[in-house]
Amino acid sequence: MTKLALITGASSGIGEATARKLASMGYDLILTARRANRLEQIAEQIRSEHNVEVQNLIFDVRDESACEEHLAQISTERPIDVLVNNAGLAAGLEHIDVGSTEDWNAMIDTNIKGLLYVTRIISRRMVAAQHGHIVNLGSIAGTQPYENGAVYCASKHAVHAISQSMRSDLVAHGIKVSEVRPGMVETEFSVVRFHGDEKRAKGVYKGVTPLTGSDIAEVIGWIVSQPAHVNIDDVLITPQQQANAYLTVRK
Ligand code: NDP
Ligand code: 8X3
Repeated sequence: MTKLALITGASSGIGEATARKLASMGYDLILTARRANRLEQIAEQIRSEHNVEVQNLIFDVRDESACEEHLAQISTERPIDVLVNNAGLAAGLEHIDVGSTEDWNAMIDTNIKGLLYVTRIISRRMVAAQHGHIVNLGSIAGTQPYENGAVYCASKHAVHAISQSMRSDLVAHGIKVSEVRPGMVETEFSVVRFHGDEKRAKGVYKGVTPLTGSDIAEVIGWIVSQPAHVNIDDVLITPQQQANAYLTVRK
Protein backbone atom coordinates (compact mmCIF):
# COMPACT_ATOMS: atom_id res chain seq x y z
CA MET A 1 0.00 0.00 0.00
CA THR A 2 1.23 3.51 -0.80
CA LYS A 3 2.60 5.25 2.28
CA LEU A 4 1.22 8.53 3.58
CA ALA A 5 3.26 11.37 5.10
CA LEU A 6 2.02 14.53 6.84
CA ILE A 7 4.48 17.45 6.70
CA THR A 8 3.86 20.70 8.57
CA GLY A 9 5.35 23.92 7.21
CA ALA A 10 5.60 22.60 3.65
CA SER A 11 5.19 25.97 1.90
CA SER A 12 8.94 26.67 1.84
CA GLY A 13 12.42 25.57 2.83
CA ILE A 14 12.98 22.24 4.55
CA GLY A 15 9.29 21.29 4.58
CA GLU A 16 8.87 21.92 0.85
CA ALA A 17 12.06 19.99 0.04
CA THR A 18 10.92 17.12 2.26
CA ALA A 19 7.56 17.01 0.48
CA ARG A 20 9.35 16.76 -2.88
CA LYS A 21 11.73 14.09 -1.57
CA LEU A 22 9.04 11.89 -0.02
CA ALA A 23 6.88 12.25 -3.16
CA SER A 24 9.88 11.10 -5.23
CA MET A 25 9.95 8.03 -2.96
CA GLY A 26 6.28 7.34 -3.77
CA TYR A 27 4.60 8.75 -0.64
CA ASP A 28 1.18 10.35 -0.83
CA LEU A 29 1.26 13.62 1.09
CA ILE A 30 -0.72 15.82 3.42
CA LEU A 31 0.90 19.25 3.49
CA THR A 32 0.17 22.07 5.91
CA ALA A 33 1.06 25.77 6.18
CA ARG A 34 -0.68 29.15 6.41
CA ARG A 35 0.07 30.39 2.86
CA ALA A 36 -2.57 28.69 0.70
CA ASN A 37 -1.30 29.88 -2.70
CA ARG A 38 2.25 28.78 -2.10
CA LEU A 39 1.14 25.40 -0.86
CA GLU A 40 -1.24 24.87 -3.79
CA GLN A 41 1.53 25.67 -6.33
CA ILE A 42 3.87 23.20 -4.64
CA ALA A 43 1.15 20.53 -4.46
CA GLU A 44 0.31 20.98 -8.15
CA GLN A 45 3.96 20.55 -9.18
CA ILE A 46 4.37 17.49 -6.97
CA ARG A 47 1.20 15.87 -8.32
CA SER A 48 2.30 16.34 -11.92
CA GLU A 49 5.94 15.32 -11.36
CA HIS A 50 5.40 12.31 -9.13
CA ASN A 51 1.85 11.12 -9.70
CA VAL A 52 1.06 10.96 -5.99
CA GLU A 53 -1.93 12.26 -4.02
CA VAL A 54 -1.45 15.56 -2.21
CA GLN A 55 -3.93 17.04 0.26
CA ASN A 56 -3.37 20.57 1.53
CA LEU A 57 -4.54 21.80 4.91
CA ILE A 58 -4.27 25.53 5.56
CA PHE A 59 -4.04 26.49 9.22
CA ASP A 60 -1.87 28.09 11.86
CA VAL A 61 -0.29 25.49 14.15
CA ARG A 62 -0.47 28.01 17.04
CA ASP A 63 -4.26 27.70 17.03
CA GLU A 64 -5.22 24.54 18.90
CA SER A 65 -8.80 24.41 17.67
CA ALA A 66 -7.67 25.03 14.07
CA CYS A 67 -5.27 22.07 14.44
CA GLU A 68 -8.16 19.90 15.68
CA GLU A 69 -10.55 21.09 12.97
CA HIS A 70 -8.16 20.76 10.01
CA LEU A 71 -6.43 17.54 11.00
CA ALA A 72 -9.88 15.98 11.50
CA GLN A 73 -10.31 16.31 7.71
CA ILE A 74 -7.72 13.60 7.14
CA SER A 75 -9.38 10.35 6.13
CA THR A 76 -9.27 7.71 8.85
CA GLU A 77 -9.34 4.94 6.26
CA ARG A 78 -5.59 4.66 6.03
CA PRO A 79 -2.77 5.07 8.54
CA ILE A 80 -0.45 8.07 8.60
CA ASP A 81 2.96 6.45 8.22
CA VAL A 82 5.11 9.53 8.77
CA LEU A 83 4.61 12.87 10.53
CA VAL A 84 7.30 15.50 9.93
CA ASN A 85 6.92 18.24 12.55
CA ASN A 86 8.72 20.96 10.63
CA ALA A 87 6.69 24.18 10.95
CA GLY A 88 8.73 26.63 12.95
CA LEU A 89 10.60 29.90 12.99
CA ALA A 90 13.11 32.17 14.62
CA ALA A 91 11.94 35.74 15.22
CA GLY A 92 14.56 38.34 16.13
CA LEU A 93 18.20 38.05 17.18
CA GLU A 94 18.68 40.23 20.22
CA HIS A 95 19.97 40.34 23.77
CA ILE A 96 17.41 39.30 26.35
CA ASP A 97 16.96 42.83 27.78
CA VAL A 98 15.74 44.24 24.46
CA GLY A 99 13.96 41.19 23.00
CA SER A 100 10.41 41.51 21.73
CA THR A 101 7.78 39.59 23.67
CA GLU A 102 5.78 39.33 20.44
CA ASP A 103 8.70 37.48 18.83
CA TRP A 104 9.12 35.29 21.91
CA ASN A 105 5.45 34.32 21.90
CA ALA A 106 5.57 33.50 18.17
CA MET A 107 8.53 31.14 18.69
CA ILE A 108 7.18 29.46 21.81
CA ASP A 109 3.67 29.13 20.38
CA THR A 110 4.84 27.73 17.03
CA ASN A 111 7.98 25.72 17.78
CA ILE A 112 6.78 24.17 21.03
CA LYS A 113 3.02 24.43 21.41
CA GLY A 114 2.22 24.00 17.69
CA LEU A 115 4.39 20.91 17.52
CA LEU A 116 2.65 19.53 20.60
CA TYR A 117 -0.88 20.22 19.31
CA VAL A 118 -0.19 18.46 15.99
CA THR A 119 1.64 15.59 17.66
CA ARG A 120 -1.12 14.97 20.18
CA ILE A 121 -3.70 14.57 17.44
CA ILE A 122 -1.62 12.51 15.03
CA SER A 123 0.11 10.34 17.64
CA ARG A 124 -3.31 9.28 18.91
CA ARG A 125 -4.03 7.88 15.46
CA MET A 126 -0.62 6.23 15.34
CA VAL A 127 -1.17 4.62 18.74
CA ALA A 128 -4.53 3.27 17.57
CA ALA A 129 -2.81 1.84 14.47
CA GLN A 130 0.24 0.67 16.49
CA HIS A 131 2.29 2.10 13.66
CA GLY A 132 3.99 5.33 12.62
CA HIS A 133 7.13 7.45 12.55
CA ILE A 134 7.45 11.01 13.84
CA VAL A 135 10.36 13.18 12.69
CA ASN A 136 10.84 16.44 14.60
CA LEU A 137 12.83 19.38 13.27
CA GLY A 138 15.06 20.38 16.14
CA SER A 139 18.23 22.42 15.65
CA ILE A 140 21.87 22.68 16.60
CA ALA A 141 20.39 25.42 18.84
CA GLY A 142 18.62 22.66 20.76
CA THR A 143 21.85 21.73 22.54
CA GLN A 144 24.16 24.70 21.83
CA PRO A 145 22.55 27.93 23.05
CA TYR A 146 24.09 31.07 21.56
CA GLU A 147 24.15 34.80 22.33
CA ASN A 148 21.06 36.69 21.11
CA GLY A 149 19.11 33.48 20.69
CA ALA A 150 17.73 32.75 24.17
CA VAL A 151 14.14 32.08 23.21
CA TYR A 152 14.76 30.36 19.86
CA CYS A 153 17.39 28.15 21.54
CA ALA A 154 15.01 27.45 24.43
CA SER A 155 12.29 26.45 21.99
CA LYS A 156 14.62 24.01 20.24
CA HIS A 157 15.89 22.70 23.59
CA ALA A 158 12.22 21.97 24.25
CA VAL A 159 11.93 20.11 20.94
CA HIS A 160 15.00 18.09 21.91
CA ALA A 161 13.47 17.16 25.27
CA ILE A 162 10.03 16.49 23.80
CA SER A 163 11.55 14.22 21.13
CA GLN A 164 13.31 12.12 23.75
CA SER A 165 10.26 11.87 26.05
CA MET A 166 7.90 11.14 23.19
CA ARG A 167 10.18 8.32 22.03
CA SER A 168 9.72 6.73 25.46
CA ASP A 169 5.95 7.35 25.41
CA LEU A 170 5.49 5.76 22.00
CA VAL A 171 8.09 2.99 21.85
CA ALA A 172 5.74 0.32 23.23
CA HIS A 173 3.27 1.12 20.44
CA GLY A 174 5.81 0.37 17.71
CA ILE A 175 6.10 4.07 16.81
CA LYS A 176 9.49 5.53 15.89
CA VAL A 177 10.60 9.04 16.89
CA SER A 178 13.52 10.78 15.24
CA GLU A 179 14.94 14.28 15.54
CA VAL A 180 16.87 16.11 12.82
CA ARG A 181 18.97 18.98 14.13
CA PRO A 182 20.48 21.18 11.42
CA GLY A 183 22.93 24.02 11.66
CA MET A 184 22.77 26.73 8.98
CA VAL A 185 20.29 25.96 6.21
CA GLU A 186 19.56 28.70 3.67
CA THR A 187 15.76 28.87 3.39
CA GLU A 188 13.33 31.67 4.24
CA PHE A 189 14.42 31.14 7.87
CA SER A 190 16.67 34.22 8.17
CA VAL A 191 14.31 36.47 6.17
CA VAL A 192 11.60 35.52 8.67
CA ARG A 193 14.00 35.94 11.61
CA PHE A 194 14.85 39.49 10.47
CA HIS A 195 11.22 40.36 9.70
CA GLY A 196 11.69 40.59 5.93
CA ASP A 197 15.15 42.25 5.84
CA GLU A 198 16.58 40.24 2.93
CA LYS A 199 19.96 41.99 2.97
CA ARG A 200 20.55 41.15 6.61
CA ALA A 201 19.34 37.60 5.95
CA LYS A 202 21.84 37.17 3.09
CA GLY A 203 24.62 38.30 5.45
CA VAL A 204 24.06 35.24 7.65
CA TYR A 205 25.41 33.00 4.85
CA LYS A 206 28.19 35.35 3.65
CA GLY A 207 31.35 33.39 2.87
CA VAL A 208 29.69 30.07 3.73
CA THR A 209 28.22 27.32 1.60
CA PRO A 210 25.17 26.64 3.77
CA LEU A 211 23.05 23.53 3.83
CA THR A 212 19.98 23.53 1.60
CA GLY A 213 16.48 22.30 2.28
CA SER A 214 17.25 19.38 -0.03
CA ASP A 215 20.25 18.36 2.11
CA ILE A 216 17.92 18.02 5.09
CA ALA A 217 15.22 16.32 3.02
CA GLU A 218 17.76 13.68 1.95
CA VAL A 219 18.44 12.92 5.62
CA ILE A 220 14.73 12.69 6.39
CA GLY A 221 14.23 10.41 3.38
CA TRP A 222 17.02 8.18 4.70
CA ILE A 223 15.60 8.16 8.25
CA VAL A 224 12.16 7.02 7.13
CA SER A 225 13.63 4.35 4.82
CA GLN A 226 15.32 2.36 7.55
CA PRO A 227 14.17 -1.20 8.17
CA ALA A 228 11.37 -1.68 10.72
CA HIS A 229 13.78 -2.64 13.53
CA VAL A 230 16.00 0.47 13.12
CA ASN A 231 15.27 3.87 14.72
CA ILE A 232 17.50 6.85 13.98
CA ASP A 233 17.18 8.85 17.21
CA ASP A 234 18.98 12.06 16.40
CA VAL A 235 20.96 13.52 13.50
CA LEU A 236 23.03 16.71 13.94
CA ILE A 237 24.02 18.12 10.55
CA THR A 238 26.03 21.24 9.73
CA PRO A 239 27.71 22.82 6.71
CA GLN A 240 31.36 21.77 6.48
CA GLN A 241 32.38 25.35 7.41
CA GLN A 242 30.30 25.34 10.63
CA ALA A 243 32.09 23.43 13.41
CA ASN A 244 29.33 24.20 15.93
CA ALA A 245 26.87 26.96 16.82
CA TYR A 246 29.77 29.22 17.86
CA LEU A 247 32.38 28.72 15.13
CA THR A 248 31.80 29.23 11.42
CA VAL A 249 34.82 29.73 9.15
CA ARG A 250 33.93 32.15 6.34
CA LYS A 251 35.91 32.35 3.12
P1 NDP B 1 11.17 28.48 6.33
O1 NDP B 1 10.83 29.83 6.88
O2 NDP B 1 11.65 28.40 4.93
O3 NDP B 1 9.90 27.50 6.48
C1 NDP B 1 9.11 27.50 7.64
C2 NDP B 1 7.81 26.78 7.35
O4 NDP B 1 7.03 26.75 8.55
C3 NDP B 1 6.97 27.49 6.29
O5 NDP B 1 6.37 26.53 5.46
C4 NDP B 1 5.90 28.21 7.11
O6 NDP B 1 4.70 28.28 6.34
C5 NDP B 1 5.73 27.24 8.28
N1 NDP B 1 5.19 27.92 9.46
C6 NDP B 1 5.80 28.87 10.20
N2 NDP B 1 4.98 29.29 11.17
C7 NDP B 1 3.83 28.57 11.04
C8 NDP B 1 2.59 28.56 11.75
N3 NDP B 1 2.37 29.37 12.79
N4 NDP B 1 1.62 27.71 11.34
C9 NDP B 1 1.82 26.89 10.29
N5 NDP B 1 2.98 26.85 9.59
C10 NDP B 1 3.96 27.69 9.95
O7 NDP B 1 12.24 27.87 7.33
P2 NDP B 1 12.99 26.45 7.38
O8 NDP B 1 12.54 25.57 6.30
O9 NDP B 1 14.43 26.74 7.51
O10 NDP B 1 12.48 25.93 8.79
C11 NDP B 1 11.81 24.70 8.99
C12 NDP B 1 12.16 24.16 10.37
O11 NDP B 1 13.55 23.87 10.42
C13 NDP B 1 11.87 25.11 11.52
O12 NDP B 1 11.32 24.36 12.59
C14 NDP B 1 13.24 25.64 11.89
O13 NDP B 1 13.33 26.05 13.23
C15 NDP B 1 14.09 24.43 11.61
N6 NDP B 1 15.52 24.71 11.41
C16 NDP B 1 15.92 25.57 10.42
C17 NDP B 1 17.26 25.83 10.27
C18 NDP B 1 17.79 26.81 9.27
O14 NDP B 1 18.96 27.24 9.39
N7 NDP B 1 17.03 27.19 8.26
C19 NDP B 1 18.26 25.15 11.11
C20 NDP B 1 17.72 24.29 12.12
C21 NDP B 1 16.39 24.07 12.23
P3 NDP B 1 3.70 29.52 6.30
O15 NDP B 1 4.49 30.77 6.54
O16 NDP B 1 3.09 29.42 4.94
O17 NDP B 1 2.73 29.22 7.39
C1 8X3 C 1 18.50 27.37 12.98
C2 8X3 C 1 19.95 27.54 12.82
O1 8X3 C 1 22.06 28.64 13.63
O2 8X3 C 1 20.02 29.87 14.01
O3 8X3 C 1 18.11 26.46 13.93
O4 8X3 C 1 20.50 27.91 15.29
S1 8X3 C 1 20.64 28.55 14.01
